[in-house]
Amino acid sequence: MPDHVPERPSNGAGPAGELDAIIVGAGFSGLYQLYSLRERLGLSVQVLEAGDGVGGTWYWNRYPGARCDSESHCYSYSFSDELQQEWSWTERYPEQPEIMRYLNHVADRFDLKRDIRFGTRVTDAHYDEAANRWRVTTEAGERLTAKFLITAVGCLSSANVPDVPGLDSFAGRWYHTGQWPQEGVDFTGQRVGLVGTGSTGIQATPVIAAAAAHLTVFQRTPNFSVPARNGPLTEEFKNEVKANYGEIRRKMRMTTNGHDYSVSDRLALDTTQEERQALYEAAWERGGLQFRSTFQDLLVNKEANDTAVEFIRAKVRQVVKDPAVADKLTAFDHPYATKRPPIDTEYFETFNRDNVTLVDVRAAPIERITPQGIQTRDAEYPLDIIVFATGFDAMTGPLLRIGIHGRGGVALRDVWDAGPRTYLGLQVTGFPNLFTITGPGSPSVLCNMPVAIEQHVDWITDCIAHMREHGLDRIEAKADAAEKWVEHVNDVANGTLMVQAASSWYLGANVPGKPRVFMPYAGGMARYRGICDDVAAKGYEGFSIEGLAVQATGAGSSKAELSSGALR
Ligand code: NA7
Repeated sequence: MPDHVPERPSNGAGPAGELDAIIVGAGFSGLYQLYSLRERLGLSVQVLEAGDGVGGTWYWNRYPGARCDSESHCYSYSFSDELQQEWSWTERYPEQPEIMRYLNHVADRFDLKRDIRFGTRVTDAHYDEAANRWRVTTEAGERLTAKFLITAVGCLSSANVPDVPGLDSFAGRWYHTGQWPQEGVDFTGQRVGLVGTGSTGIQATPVIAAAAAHLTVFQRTPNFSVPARNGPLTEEFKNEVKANYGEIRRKMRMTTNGHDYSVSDRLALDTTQEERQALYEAAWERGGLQFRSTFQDLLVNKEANDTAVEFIRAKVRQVVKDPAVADKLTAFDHPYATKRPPIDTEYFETFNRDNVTLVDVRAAPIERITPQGIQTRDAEYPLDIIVFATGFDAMTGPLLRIGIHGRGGVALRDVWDAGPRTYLGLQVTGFPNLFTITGPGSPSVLCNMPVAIEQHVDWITDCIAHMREHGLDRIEAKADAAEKWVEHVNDVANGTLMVQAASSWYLGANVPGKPRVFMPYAGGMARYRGICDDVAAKGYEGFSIEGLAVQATGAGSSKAELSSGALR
């Protein structure tokens, strides 16, 4: 950190750049957190964002075919009725450029950009216990301080580029889908290799195949996918949604996954073979993530899950003409939906094209990248472009790449050495006044993200409002409460089949050396919301929450800084 860089006053900040809150990230969560703290509580807030625009995950993930798997009318903010009435989505699932237009519209409509500093990556954040302040440093060496630090860094923003020997020697171009060039990539006439068949690879495959001379898909783990059935929204549908938004939002808040449909209460194993087939057929035709809600027991009973696996396998076999290719695509090694289930537009159909090859890199692993292409144990595949759709260091990655240090200089990286430990996914013991929006231990990625985000932001905002009203300055998760929560998160996950997917990023299993811990809270959004509300109603049970006015004697503190209840 260069010493000569002065602390820089910011919008709404005090003379020494003192802020009430610093928010890291200007995606869905950062924008709403800024809006809430500024407009509801009147705090001085600065958002620091590495990208040159708003959007977070969507700013970086602009690969071909990038589209949200939540339906558009549910993938939006609910906090402003004017906003939801004036905005119209065009397709059942919003494409990346449309999501970017939406988030820019939100940022402009609520005049948020004036408090966002773009092109500013946070490298370090240290909690100064004596001053009760977070001291934040950016890549450029700027320093800012604030009473509260709120991470809005997203769950899927730290790209996982596999450490394959020889990548530097590749004579062509290579890209990771999560760091896609702003100017796009022209595939015309190119031989393209795509590594990875998660949601991203499955979305990109048909689009790249249509543009490239040849596409080779390198598949390690065969993945399930259900047709998305995307298409334009009718005026009738749009009007109906707008007329019923109140009810739709109410339902979304009360469901397990934050969508506007519920998990069926039928059990696959209590249903006759004919009926079950008919229900799966109907779900397949309707398309989308809702397929996993066809039966209640799919995620808790292996035998029930097997019925979904067999149904999908048969569907893929109907679509894919070459039986050897169909075999590779359906050699599933985990129960359905125990990894994040993709939905697609003509993914399996793409393998019927003459210009597409599927390579099984489980059978013959990638050994190295050569100047010409990818070398597996069995063959070398000449390529002009390699696309890594290899996912993310999910959930903990975005937090740990910031050097976050709490009380006594303790590093978050060390505290989470054996896996993330939080209380409610909102706070970490030893890191006072740090809130982690959609942090590990919260429903986050198991929920439609805007719903999870709004619930966290509202809770954090209410908490800070409560602190102001009661002259409280510091909040920190108690160790025993966090301990119990971690245990609960594990117990709930262990009660599902989700812990059985050997390569799941929910478990951190996709990143070599990452501890195997099931990170999101699998108890469902509705239940989780109830728990969080209850904690707040009981005076923030499990948190130590205190005023510091009488203790304002520590070195580096000033009476003004620590005076009870005065955030501004
Ligand atoms: P995912 O779901 O983590 O998928 C990554 C894919 O890349 C997956 O098929 C991996 O195979 C594969 N992969 C990763 N590393 C390698 C190496 N070294 N060699 C071969 N194949 C590899 O990421 P996505 O971006 O598709 O989706 C992330 C989330 O974004 C998604 O779940 C939605 O929530 C939105 P593996 O399965 O590990 O064998």
